[in-house]
Amino acid sequence: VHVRDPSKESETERACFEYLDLTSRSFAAVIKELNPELLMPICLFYLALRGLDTIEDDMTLPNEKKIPLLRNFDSNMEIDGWKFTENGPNEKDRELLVNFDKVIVELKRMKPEYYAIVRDITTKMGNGMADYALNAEHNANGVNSIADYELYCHYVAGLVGDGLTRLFVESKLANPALLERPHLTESMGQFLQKTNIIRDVHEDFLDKRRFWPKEIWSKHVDNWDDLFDQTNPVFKQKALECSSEMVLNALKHADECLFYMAGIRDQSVFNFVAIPQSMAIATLELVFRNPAIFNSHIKISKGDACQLMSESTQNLRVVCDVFRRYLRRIHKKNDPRDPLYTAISLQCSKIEQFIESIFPSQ
Ligand code: PS7
Ligand code: MN
Ligand code: MN
Ligand code: MN
Ligand code: MN
Ligand code: MN
Repeated sequence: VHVRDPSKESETERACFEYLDLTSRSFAAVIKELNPELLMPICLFYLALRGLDTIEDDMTLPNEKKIPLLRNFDSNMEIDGWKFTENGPNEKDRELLVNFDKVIVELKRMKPEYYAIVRDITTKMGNGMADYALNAEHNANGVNSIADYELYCHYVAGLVGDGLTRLFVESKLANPALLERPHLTESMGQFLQKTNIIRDVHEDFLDKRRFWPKEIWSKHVDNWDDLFDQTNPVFKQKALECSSEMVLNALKHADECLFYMAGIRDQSVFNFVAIPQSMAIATLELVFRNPAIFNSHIKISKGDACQLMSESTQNLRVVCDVFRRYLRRIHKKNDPRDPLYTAISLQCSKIEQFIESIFPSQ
C-alpha cells in the first residue's frame, strides 16, 4: 500500500493536501489512498471543483458577481497568483479560495493529458452552475421539470464522473470500454447527487435554494413551503409521499452504478468509487419515509459509515451485498398506503434481480 511522505512533497503539494482535509468530509480519506499515478491529479481535480462549488454555494455573493466567477473559473485557474479573497466570512471552504494560487502552481505541474481533462470539466461545470444560478434568480422557484433537475445533476456530478472515468482510462486503471458507456458513468454521478439533494432539502430550504423539481413536488403540495410545515398532519403526510417519489427517481440509477463498478481494474480506484456509492444507498435508506429530512440535517451513523468503508474496499460482490441489504430495508419500510408503494416495491425487486443475475446468492 502506498503511503504519502510529506517530507518529500513540495510546500504547495502539502498545502493542497491541507485544503483537501479542510474541505472534504469523506473524499479526503479515499483520495489519499489512491494509486500514486492518480493521487495528485484527482486531489487537484477535487480542489478545482470544490473551489467552483464554494462559489456556487455562497449565498452572500450576488449573482452579478457569482455568475462571472463561475464562468471564468477555468481561465482564472490558469493565472499565476490568482486567488479569491472576497468570500463571506462564514464560508467554511474560504481557506481554499484565499490560497488558490498554491493550487494553481500544482495544476501547472500536472501531466498535460490529465490537466486537459480537469480543465474541460471545470469549464463545463462552471457554465452549467452559472446557468442554474441565473435560473434560480428569475424563477425564485428553482428547478421546474425533471429534465431540468437531471441536467443540473449532470453539471455538478455527471460531469465529475465523466472526468474521473477519462482519468481512470488514461492511466490504464479502468477498462476503456467504460468510455463507450457514458450512460453508466452518468448514473454514478446522478445517484450521488440526487441522494445529496434529497438529504439536504432542509438545509437548502434555509438557504432559499430548491433543487427538488416542481414537476414532482407540485403533485403533492401547492406551495413548496408546505413540505416544511411539519405541524400540519396533512402536509406531513404529503411531504413523505413527495420524498418517496424523489427516492424512487434516484433508485433508477442503482443498477447502472453496480454495472459501472465492474469496469474498474485497480483496487484503490475501486475503493474510491465504491465507498461513495455504498454511502449513497445507505443514505437513501435513511431518508426513505423519514420526516426528519424536513426539519433537520440527518446523516448515517459513524458506526454504519465505518462498516460501509470496510465493506466497500473489498470487491464488487461485497458491494452488491451492501446494496441488497439496504434495498431490503427500503422494501420493508415501504408503506402500502404510499401511492408509490407498488412502483417502489417493483424498483427494489428489479435491482435485487439484477444483482442476483451477476452474483447469485448460492
Ligand atoms: C473530483 C473526487 C466515480 C464515475 C467538489 C464523485 C457539488 C455529490 O450539492 O458540497 O453542494 O450540497 O456536498 C470530487 C462518479 C464536485 C460526484 C458535487 C468532486 C462519481 C463539485 C460527486 C466533488 C462522481 C460539484 C458533493 C458529486 O458535494 O454538494 C472529485 C464516478 C466536487 C462524483 C458538486 C457533489 C459532491 C457531489 P452540494 P456537496
Ligand atoms: Mn453546490
Ligand atoms: Mn456544496
Ligand atoms: Mn452538501
Ligand atoms: Mn447538497
Ligand atoms: Mn449538507
